[in-house]
Amino acid sequence: MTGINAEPFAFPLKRNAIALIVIDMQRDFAEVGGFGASLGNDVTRVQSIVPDVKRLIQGFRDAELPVIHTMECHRPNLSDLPPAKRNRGNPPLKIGDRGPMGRILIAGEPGTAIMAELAPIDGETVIEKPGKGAFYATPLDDILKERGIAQLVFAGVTTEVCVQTTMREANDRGYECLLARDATESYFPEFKAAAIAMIQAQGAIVGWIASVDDVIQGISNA
Ligand code: TIU
Repeated sequence: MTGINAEPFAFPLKRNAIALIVIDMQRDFAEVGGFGASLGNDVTRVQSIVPDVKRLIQGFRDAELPVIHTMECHRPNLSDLPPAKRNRGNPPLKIGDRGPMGRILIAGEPGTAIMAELAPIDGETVIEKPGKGAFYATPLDDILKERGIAQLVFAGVTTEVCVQTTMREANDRGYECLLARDATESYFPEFKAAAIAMIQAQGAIVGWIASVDDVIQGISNA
């Protein structure tokens, strides 16, 4: 079969029009001293999915399909950081403040980088995004359209924040979206479960859900 085994029903794979988009697998969300920890979160949950995200990325590379990475980050002068975002939650380290891994969520800082194990390789697109969604204030839509991409497989963090926001943005722009269940994580297991349930509800109203194994099998067989 040419589809991917998925919920709530098989994903209608178009082998020449699919890409992987890995959302915000940055040190700032996965390591103590970064933005996620500053918001009071247990970052070990993010670290736990690294092997599965890595396997999924490798599956796309082996199948010679596009891999796109995103990074939530801001300019050093904070001109793309609304005060409402900087002040939200009043964390001890705000975006732009200097922490143990450099300035929090600022482009070019060590803590803002994608985790070494998941680092982009030559030829892979990296989208720097100031919002939670990867389409807001970025060239992502144009890049995908230029390359004839119509379907997106999603991985990364956090499931109910940047991943779900980007999936909803993509869905409204006409992309068919699939979330790899074991390659995404939240700081809150109940939010991951709820996001997965609402994405696939009502006949995949936002998108499909599948395991990393089933995605890799689907793209390898097609
Ligand atoms: N706080 C939280 O759950 N997420 C974010 O702030 N950014 C992303 O999800 N990448």
